[in-house]
Amino acid sequence: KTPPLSRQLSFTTLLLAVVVCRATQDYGYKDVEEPTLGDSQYGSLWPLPQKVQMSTVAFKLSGVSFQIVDAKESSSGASCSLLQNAYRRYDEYIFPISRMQGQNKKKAFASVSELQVWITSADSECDNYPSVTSDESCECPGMMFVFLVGALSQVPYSQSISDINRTEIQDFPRFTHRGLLLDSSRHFLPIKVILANLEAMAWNKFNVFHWHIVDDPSFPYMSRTFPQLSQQGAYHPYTHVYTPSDVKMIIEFARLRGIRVVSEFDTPGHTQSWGKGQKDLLTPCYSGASPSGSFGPVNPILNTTYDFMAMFFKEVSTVFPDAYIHLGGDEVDFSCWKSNPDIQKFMAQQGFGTDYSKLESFYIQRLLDIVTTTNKGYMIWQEVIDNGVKLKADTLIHVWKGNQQQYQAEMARVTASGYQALLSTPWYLNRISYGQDWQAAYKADPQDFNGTDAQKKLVVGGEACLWGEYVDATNLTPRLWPRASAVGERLWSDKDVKDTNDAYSRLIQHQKRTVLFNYVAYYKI
Ligand code: CP6
Repeated sequence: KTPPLSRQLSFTTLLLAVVVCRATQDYGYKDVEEPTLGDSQYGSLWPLPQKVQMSTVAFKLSGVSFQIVDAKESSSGASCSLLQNAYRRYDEYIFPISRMQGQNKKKAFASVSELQVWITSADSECDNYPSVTSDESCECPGMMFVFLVGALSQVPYSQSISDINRTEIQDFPRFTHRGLLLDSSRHFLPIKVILANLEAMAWNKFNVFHWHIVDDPSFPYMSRTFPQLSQQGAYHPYTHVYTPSDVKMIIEFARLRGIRVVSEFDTPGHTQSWGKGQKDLLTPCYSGASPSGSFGPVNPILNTTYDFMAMFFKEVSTVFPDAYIHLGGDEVDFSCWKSNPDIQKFMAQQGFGTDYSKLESFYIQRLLDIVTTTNKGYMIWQEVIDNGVKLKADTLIHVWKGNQQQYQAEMARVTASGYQALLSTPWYLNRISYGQDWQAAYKADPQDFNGTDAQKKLVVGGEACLWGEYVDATNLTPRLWPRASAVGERLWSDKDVKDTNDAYSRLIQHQKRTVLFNYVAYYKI
């Protein structure tokens, strides 16, 4: 029986005593050990650039007159709204307070008053979407910070962002695909939450937003061709949907930060919500001789299924401009297919015996043929090649299963077959423990497996995943950051950057900067 509130409150002192006692006891579990906290010679740089040469020559930033401008040699300039937009963002991040207060106006000191941005690529990517071939490298002579578009952001953090050391930085990413998966089906994610995390992605040099937009529980994507899908399948047909203009806004916000948006429409499993608005799409399950009333994966034996998929993916391929689509293909449950007599008959006709992975492959093969006509490349979860489906040579295989030994073996298998590979297994950030578990994410390396150099070259990067079963707008951001930053550095910096003590020091500074940036961005200091 719960004691009255007054009694409960009077327990507080007793409780404190208990806590003090317990602190000396063995809790029965062990947290990850804390790294030693010192000062990194690299200050707050995160992710660590490929080459940094710092000098002790210090400059001051002139708080009022400092500006980010186009160098006169630059191949893009005032007409490039992408650049101007980035200058304005980072100007606000560097001078959140002094700009408002008009400080330093008359102070005379040797100061840096201008950051000239010189874009050298011959054809400016101003109006394009970022792509696999986008050049993300930079040479940053002069100062400790250079922050350009999207993936390129590097800003010093200090109490009063004014002293900076002269520093030469040459930078480029180790991997071209540095992704983050968000799941907007298990819980609806308001647009603001998605935008806030795109911004945080840019601060950590992530360049792919993998949007796991629909799944079993809900279908928030509003389709023009099949409006019934979200009408019937979303948690709410008006408030919990992404309209075409919402999707456009998210893609443009990402573009301005050098981030690609790769949508995932996972089939044939994980499709319960599709069935609500699209009759006969899912397989009717049977109990004994009659339908049980429940439904399984997409029905792979009907022509209408493929007609639907062709129209649906035609729309998706125009709504999402990226050159890649993620087609899912994971965790297909065969029990419903097994129970259905029409499917059994089809299996016999095709000579599949009782091997339902052959039926799954049959479906995927036809889906791939459909999507190929849209001229998109595709990404797919590892099960698809585990089941032996033939894929286009440029397909990305997304490895997500198993323990370390198993995923390393899978990376070796995938690349030995000549496919490009993408790793997620060690970066399931939806999983929580306690203590400093960013270190485990930090230590994993996608090229750490037995294979030839040619195989290692087929590793294009990785993705941190935040599956949404236990994540909504209230806890998403703190669950993701700063743990995802560890993945960000692993995918950007050189493979020899793996000193966890040094990383810890920089990560703390980086997190403080993030807190400051969040204030600037969302609370308008
Ligand atoms: N949803 C989909 C999921 C998962 C996958 N696909 C998943 C599986 C295991 C864990 C977390 C998430 N929720 N569509 C696997 C790719 Cl631990």
